[in-house]
Amino acid sequence: MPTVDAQPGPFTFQPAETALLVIDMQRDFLLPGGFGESLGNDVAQLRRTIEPLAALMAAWRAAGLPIIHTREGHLPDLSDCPPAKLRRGPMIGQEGRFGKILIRGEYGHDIIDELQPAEGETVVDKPGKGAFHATELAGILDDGGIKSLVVTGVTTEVCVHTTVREANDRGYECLVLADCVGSYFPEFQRVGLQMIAAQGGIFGWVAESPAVIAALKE
Ligand code: TIU
Repeated sequence: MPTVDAQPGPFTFQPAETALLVIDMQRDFLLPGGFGESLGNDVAQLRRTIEPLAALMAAWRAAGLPIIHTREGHLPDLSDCPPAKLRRGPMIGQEGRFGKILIRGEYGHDIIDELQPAEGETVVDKPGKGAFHATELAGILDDGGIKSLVVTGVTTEVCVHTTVREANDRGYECLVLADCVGSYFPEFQRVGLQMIAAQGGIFGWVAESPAVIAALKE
């Protein structure tokens, strides 16, 4: 079985039972001039993930393995957006530079050009931070016989963490790739990754994408 050099120890996975999860690589979060930047965030901290993630996705596809993309966003009438979320995110649904912010069907809500899903890949639309809440993800993983997840995307301490914590509770073995996840805040990136692998891998494992690409060729 392929084995990846990881923290806190080697991560071994059965390729036929492993999916690559690409979380929320959306224009609203990553494009200069977009929603994320308008909140005062440094999108360069997220954009450093694009190149390694594109290389990983190419290797994953070449190995014939499944990729699942997620997008955070809401219906145009915001009926799936809890008032508590909207109160702390009043820009949701407002007109931004790339369309209505975090609204399904808008240009800004979709995945960046560099990482667009390939034909036949699954895209899960989620109203929350976690990829399981109010989505079909659990059924998709069950149907595919998936037991391990290689997790990438943004942001490390928000949507990636929420998803990995729940995936871990649901029994999935999760490998988070440090160079393919990003936070607007360097200290959250560092500590967010440490939290995953601490205590003997309390939520999962942490590695770098070249180690996964090499393992796919084993
Ligand atoms: N995808 C995701 O992490 N959504 C966020 O709102 N993240 C922030 O860090 N704000």
